[in-house]
Amino acid sequence: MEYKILSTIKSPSDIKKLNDTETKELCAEIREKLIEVVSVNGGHLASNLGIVELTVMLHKCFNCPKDSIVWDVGHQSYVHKMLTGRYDLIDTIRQKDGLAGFPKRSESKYDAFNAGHSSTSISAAYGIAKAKQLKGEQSYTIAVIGDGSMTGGLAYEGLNNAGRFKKNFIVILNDNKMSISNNVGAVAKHLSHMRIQPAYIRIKRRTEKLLSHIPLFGKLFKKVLKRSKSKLKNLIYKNTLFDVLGYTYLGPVDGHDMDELNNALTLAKKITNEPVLVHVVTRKGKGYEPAESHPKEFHGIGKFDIDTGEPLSSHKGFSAVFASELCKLAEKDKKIVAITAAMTLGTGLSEFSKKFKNRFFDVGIAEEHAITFACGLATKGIIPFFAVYSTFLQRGFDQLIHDAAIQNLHIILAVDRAGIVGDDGETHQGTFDVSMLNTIPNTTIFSPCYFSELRHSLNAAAYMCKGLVSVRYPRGGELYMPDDYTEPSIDFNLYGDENADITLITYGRLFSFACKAKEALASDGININILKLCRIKPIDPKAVELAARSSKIFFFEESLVAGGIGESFGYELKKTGKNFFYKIHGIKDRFVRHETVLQALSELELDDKGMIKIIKENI
Ligand SMILES: Cc1ncc(C[n+]2csc(CCOP(=O)(O)OP(=O)(O)O)c2C)c(N)n1
Repeated sequence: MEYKILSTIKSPSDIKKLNDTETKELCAEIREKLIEVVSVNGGHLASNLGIVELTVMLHKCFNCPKDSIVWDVGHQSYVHKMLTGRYDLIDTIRQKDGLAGFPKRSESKYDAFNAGHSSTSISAAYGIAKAKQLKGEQSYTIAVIGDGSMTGGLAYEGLNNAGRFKKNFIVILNDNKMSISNNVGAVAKHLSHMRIQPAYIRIKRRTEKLLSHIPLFGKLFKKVLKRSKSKLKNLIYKNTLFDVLGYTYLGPVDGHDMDELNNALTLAKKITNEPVLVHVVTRKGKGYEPAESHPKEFHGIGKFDIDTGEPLSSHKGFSAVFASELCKLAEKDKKIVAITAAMTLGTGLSEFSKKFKNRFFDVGIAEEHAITFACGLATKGIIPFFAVYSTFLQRGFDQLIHDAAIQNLHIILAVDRAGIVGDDGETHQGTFDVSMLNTIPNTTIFSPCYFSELRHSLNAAAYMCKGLVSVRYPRGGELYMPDDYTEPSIDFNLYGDENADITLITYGRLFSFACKAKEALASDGININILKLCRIKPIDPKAVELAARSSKIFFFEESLVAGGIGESFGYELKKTGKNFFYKIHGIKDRFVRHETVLQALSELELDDKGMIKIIKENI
């Protein structure tokens, strides 16, 4: 499709040359292009559709990269990428060697800060603004944060700290009433109250205009009005949360009305005696009917049919199995509750949220709080399941140690998207949870490979374990299971010839690749067995005994080597006093870029071909 105006935008300065009609046309073209690209590559559609006018006007009113825009989460930065010299590459977004789906400083000078996790923008922008001040640089720093991301504690740490900063510091609150699902909590309620108020900046302008028509007295009133700016504002809002924190509040502004946006941003630039918060109201999914009516589903979506909005593939994954098993447990046991940090849909908890309303808690994008909240529940005998993506669990490391493990409180983490996640890339890989959890005393970790193992692990986590228990499972569904694989166990299995002298140890979905590797090696005359762990911590001494029968042992894990299970297992093997060849192969001290899961596993030599290569090289 031809994009007459969009294709001419090589940098933000080109937007400034457009008249109003052309700017509107540009917005329409951006929407068309967003739908076209995301329908093919998958990605974050609804948030980008909602922020088109705001992004265009930000680039029209400010001078990037001298002025810095920090995008919170960064999932809504596709429009920004198209307008900052990357339009020609936008078709490659989220694909191997293509543009990242999130802002990346290494990708463009227009990306002021990397992101992927929520609520970091205000802190990062404040750091940037402070550095500019220290270096004597004059320019604006703007944090763009959604109302969902405003539920994260870090946002308030940033707001609080920057509240007394007087140098060209602007926070744009992009309020679409939604996180991924409907937004939750008291601040969301506060925002909804503010949303329905008449805009403060509009009222001020109108009043000023009116007064200038009244001879003599009008001028005087205008002066008084200017001085009592805050009084007028207080009349309208009493005090907003943001006023209390030291920000000049401007808004609410219609985020799809270019004139309103222009007025608000121009005014924000002029206020230099305190930081400014511009409250912009937008509609998630704007301009594409399926996304407007199903914003949750179109928040992050795979390939879909543009005409109908229907996803092109759907398969039953681990999240769905987890969720239906949790519903079964909750039906039988009133002590079971579920917690999510704004990820109801992704973790599969929608059904639970409807069936067990009183026992379902969406706490907002607040993983730290979710864990400590679960711990509080556990002190009273409740059995909380916190369903969380591996990457976002990183937020709660201290809480896992300080609140859960030291008190040995029985909480269960359902760690979704464990391992490689694919196209969301570095910020979203689930490659750290094992090392993180493995270092914590009083913990149990299960890493099932198949749905049946997941179900058993969840039951064991609830009723056979004490303390902090994690059940980790990958994105997507089951992979290969050999026909002769006997009923899976939640501890460990030895698959293959007990007397083989080569043992491959692994856990989680890598078992599927290991089985394929075993078959291929057998056809080359190399006989191996596979020690498959499901409970990876604590390590079962019987599993160590079994492995110790071989003289060549290979440990493969889809996780960091440092602090991983391979190291712990190796330590246990060493204690047997025997001499082995022992090789751990996992992710070595690096981050994994965006590409498909299979591409990444192949690159990391963690698929069957990689395993075969490593085994052959070492025997
Ligand atoms: C720490 C963390 N937890 C969860 C997520 C997953 N996540 C991505 S975007 C999003 C919702 C953000 O809502 P909002 O800031 O309002 O942006 P919108 O998509 O509505 O524009 C969530 C929960 C995340 N990125 N980071």
